[in-house]
Amino acid sequence: MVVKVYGPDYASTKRVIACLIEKEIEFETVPINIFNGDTKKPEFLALQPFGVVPVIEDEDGTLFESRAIIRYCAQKYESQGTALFGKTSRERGLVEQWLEVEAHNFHPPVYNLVVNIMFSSQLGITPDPKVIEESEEKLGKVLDIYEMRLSRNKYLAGDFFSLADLSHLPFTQYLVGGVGKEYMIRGRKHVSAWWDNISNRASWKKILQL
Ligand SMILES: N[C@@H](CCC(=O)N[C@@H](CS)C(=O)NCC(=O)O)C(=O)O
Repeated sequence: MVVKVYGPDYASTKRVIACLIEKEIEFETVPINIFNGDTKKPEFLALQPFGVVPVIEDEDGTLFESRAIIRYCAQKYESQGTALFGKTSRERGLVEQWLEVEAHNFHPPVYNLVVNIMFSSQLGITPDPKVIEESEEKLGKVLDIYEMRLSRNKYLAGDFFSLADLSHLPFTQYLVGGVGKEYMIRGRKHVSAWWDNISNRASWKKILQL
């Protein structure tokens, strides 16, 4: 069965699609509009009870949470495409470590910037300058740690592209694009080189064209 991906147009789903392309997994997309209530309809809530995209469906059933889905695909299709967990237990441990950093250190401040700067009107919220300022400061401190790490390694988990790098693609794309804070990446030499490297992968370029 071709993997079905619900909600292809949004950042968290793009994390999943980047993984499917890197792993050479065939997929089809099911459009879902998060701004018109699609995700709160009973038929969608039956797939994802929290009412957010992405969800995937394959021969084994449905799965939600983008980072759980990418881990699932990287393991299930271990023998094809890019080795996104690395090749050894140590490499896998480092990939998991930096995936956790992405989810718990990088994502919260960048998400606040995206919501307050890019999507406030669509979400019907008033941008909060204090949240924007604090989030930028927090994100800067996280990126300083990335700068140190990337001065010694080409990628976050070592010298190989992995799920840890891939997981950063959608929201860093927002940061350098719609959020208007490209300087946060370009002002850090090694983070900037890493971003050029990962955002120029064929998988990500294909997603930007879709
Ligand atoms: N932790 C979830 C977050 C998913 C998420 O926030 N999805 C957004 C789109 S990027 C969404 O569906 N928002 C709709 C809503 O909040 O109603 C994941 O990684 O899958």
